[in-house]
Amino acid sequence: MLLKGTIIKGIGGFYYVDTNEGIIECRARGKFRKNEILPTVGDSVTVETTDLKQGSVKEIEKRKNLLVRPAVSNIDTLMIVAAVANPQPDTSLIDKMLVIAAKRGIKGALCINKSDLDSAGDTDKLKECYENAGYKVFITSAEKGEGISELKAELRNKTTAFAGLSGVGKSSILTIITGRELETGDTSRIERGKHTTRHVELIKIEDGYVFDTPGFSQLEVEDIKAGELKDYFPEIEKRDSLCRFRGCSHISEPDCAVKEALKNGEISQSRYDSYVKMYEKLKMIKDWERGGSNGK
Ligand SMILES: Nc1nc2c(ncn2[C@@H]2O[C@H](COP(=O)(O)OP(=O)(O)O)[C@@H](O)[C@H]2O)c(=O)[nH]1
Ligand SMILES: [Mg+2]
Ligand SMILES: [Zn+2]
Repeated sequence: MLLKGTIIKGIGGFYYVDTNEGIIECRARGKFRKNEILPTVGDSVTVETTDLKQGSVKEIEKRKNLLVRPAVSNIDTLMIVAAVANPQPDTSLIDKMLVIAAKRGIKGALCINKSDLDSAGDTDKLKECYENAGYKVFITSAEKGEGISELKAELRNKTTAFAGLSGVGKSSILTIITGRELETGDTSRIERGKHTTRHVELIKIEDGYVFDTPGFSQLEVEDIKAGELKDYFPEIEKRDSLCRFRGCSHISEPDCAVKEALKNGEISQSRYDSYVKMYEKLKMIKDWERGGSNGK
């Protein structure tokens, strides 16, 4: 019989496909048919099976998106986890990850964890900054079990990737959400050594999947053109058409709606700084690639 399902794991020459009838173990047969597609964790597939235990992948549905490192497809949301303290939030890293997600058609959201460590109101400031920019923000304390049900509600019917610096509490949150004991604590030294080879596994929750993305924070924005960067900052994109010049970079042009919004506090300084920093970096990469010519 034929069953639809999702590849949740690929290991040792097998793919594990989650279906309504349970998990079917499918043998990996290299590239998929003539279109040269390698079955990937996250793929929606059709499986042929006779005993509901083992089977083979017959068809792979067109992917919504694909991350290469780690290799996962069809991600709906990138949930960026930051800690309000220990480690300190790194807004330029958060902004970079939001850009990478948007470029790949993945919705970005923010989870500010360790709210129990906040005594200065930093959690609310960070929340306001990202909500103003147009993102959903969740405040949690895995330690105290706070904010987890609101976060959980957001994961329904979606595949959500959790990403963020080591030590922010991803595993702690995912342990509570999935009920599966995940390794927590000071694993930074181990993770650094093996982040590129670690297997990704989608973990099933009610009507959705979640997974941890070791190494995601090391991704770079290199495949983006400087001139398209604004499309990946919702609060900048929204104002782009109001600037005097078409193709305004929102850095040095006069009558710029973005700089106006920055001046009156509608756009946060840290988000704008991230934009400028990335813009300049991307412009340099492109110039270098084009042999020093002036192209964007
Ligand atoms: N105070 C506090 N500590 C937390 C919280 N969440 C996680 N931790 C601790 O932070 C450390 C790193 O957590 P872990 O889940 O391994 O982070 P990961 O590297 O992002 O997976 C562990 O010692 C956790 O006990 C929280 O909400 N509050
Ligand atoms: Mg972890
Ligand atoms: Zn402008």
